Amino acid sequence: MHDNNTPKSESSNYARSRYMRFTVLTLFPEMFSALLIGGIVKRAIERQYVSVEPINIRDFAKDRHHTVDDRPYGGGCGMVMKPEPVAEAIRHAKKRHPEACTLLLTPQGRLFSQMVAQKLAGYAGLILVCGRYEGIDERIREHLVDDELSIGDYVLTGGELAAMVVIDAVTRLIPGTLGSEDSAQEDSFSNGLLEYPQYTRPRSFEGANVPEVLLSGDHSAIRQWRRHASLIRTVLRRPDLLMVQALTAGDIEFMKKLQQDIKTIIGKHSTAS
Ligand code: 6GU
Repeated sequence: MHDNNTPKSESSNYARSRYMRFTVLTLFPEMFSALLIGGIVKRAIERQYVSVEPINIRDFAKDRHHTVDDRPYGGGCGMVMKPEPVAEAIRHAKKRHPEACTLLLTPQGRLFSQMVAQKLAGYAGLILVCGRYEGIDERIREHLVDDELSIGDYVLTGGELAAMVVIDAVTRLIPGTLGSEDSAQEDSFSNGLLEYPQYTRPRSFEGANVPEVLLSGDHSAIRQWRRHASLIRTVLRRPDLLMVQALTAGDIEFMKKLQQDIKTIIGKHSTAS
């Protein structure tokens, strides 16, 4: 899949600050053709902002049966991925992409987040190692990978879907991959808050109207309404995000006023009862 792409920035006059090479080491390379079905990632591959090259770990198994797993030392159920084919596959990928960061996808990894995605988008390449079976021989993680990533606190049957999540989240941060340059700056988490509500036509839908301010053409009022809506939504749904988020003086003032309004309402109800 788009194996020997030459980045546009090297082959044409169109200067491009970044190009991302994803190399995926997996036992199921066909899974990654899902990325070519549609959407932003497909377009980014076609326009050569990124390349995705799945490599089958089984191709690096030396024995006649191309064995990639074995029973765990010490007993127990399930199979463990043998270290030799994985190590050979990683060395092969690193030789071709010495500048790349090598990541193991595992539920025991560091939690993937927008901040991690932003950091990863700065590399020229990522080598994503997908574990299967009950796990991968411990000596791989000790010596051959730079970091371990998990996409959340649940267990998948393998690292492939997690690798695709990482590819998706990182691709959209590569300049040029999104329609308009600033749409990656506006979305949830990149400013530490949840995104404000969006509306499009019609003005009235099944009795629900678009907030007046958005129709006003008053850009400063719209900006303020959106910031306030983001704050309210974040307080209600993800207060944990606000604990680490730098808030402006205006944000604090708005939230104090909210707090006062809530106190007034509660006060009225408790004196009424
Ligand atoms: Cl990266 N791998 C697996 N197998 N399960 C996961 C995961 C990764 N992240 C969350 N659950």
